[in-house]
Amino acid sequence: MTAQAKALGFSALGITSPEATTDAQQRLQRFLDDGSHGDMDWLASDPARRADPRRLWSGVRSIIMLGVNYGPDEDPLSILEHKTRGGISVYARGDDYHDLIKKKLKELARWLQANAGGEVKVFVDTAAVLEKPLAERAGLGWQGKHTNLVSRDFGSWLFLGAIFTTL
Ligand code: B12
Repeated sequence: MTAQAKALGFSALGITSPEATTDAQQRLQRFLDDGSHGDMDWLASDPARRADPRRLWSGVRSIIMLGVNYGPDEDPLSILEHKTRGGISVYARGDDYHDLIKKKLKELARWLQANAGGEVKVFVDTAAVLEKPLAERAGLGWQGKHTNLVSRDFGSWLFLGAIFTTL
């Protein structure tokens, strides 16, 4: 599976169980109680469902977390030396990552089904899934002070995606 994921352009892969986000539930509640979600009201709707993948899909037994490194080849900070020019966030320079990663996730999920069976669902920002805590539990890295997942191999520049499976 790792070889197949690499061939599709994924940089990192880890597997975790769906009940792995239990402590994330309390943290998410604290985050909402503090009003840290600002005007992103949708984050506050049904936090128990967001924190527990089994509420999203009762059939899920394993979650495959994937990362795509979006770090550029050149040093993106060099733009800071040109005071009269604007810099564009590295993540916004390519095509929309939702489209790119969803396509890759679907391809990998199809490969998994063809080789091992089971039902699958794929997610990249597309549902109430706590992708960062799940990726941490799957061993892809840890949540830094900026709340994003930091990978030992790729730093912060790692888009995340998930394959939920009944396997
Ligand atoms: C909403 C959202 C945003 C919002 C809010 C960001 C935020 N911090 O949550 C906005 C629009 C601001 C945003 C911006 C960006 N985003 Co965004 N965003 C999301 C989205 C859709 C949901 C995140 C979410 O649920 N947030 C709500 C909070 C409650 O979730 P949480 O941080 O996981 O909360 C947990 C922790 O805070 C933790 N916690 C609380 N206290 C503590 C204390 C400690 C010590 C620890 C360890 C944990 C902890 O408990 C909470 C529950 O588990 C995700 C995709 C997804 N489904 O996860 C992408 C996602 C997080 N975004 C991503 C990216 C790339 C960005 C940007 C870098 C893009 C850019 N260049 O501008 C910025 C980064 C800004 C930042 N520092 O967060 C990536 C991050 C990849 C990674 N390596 O982690 C994601 C995962 C998308 C993806 N599929 O790749 N984003």
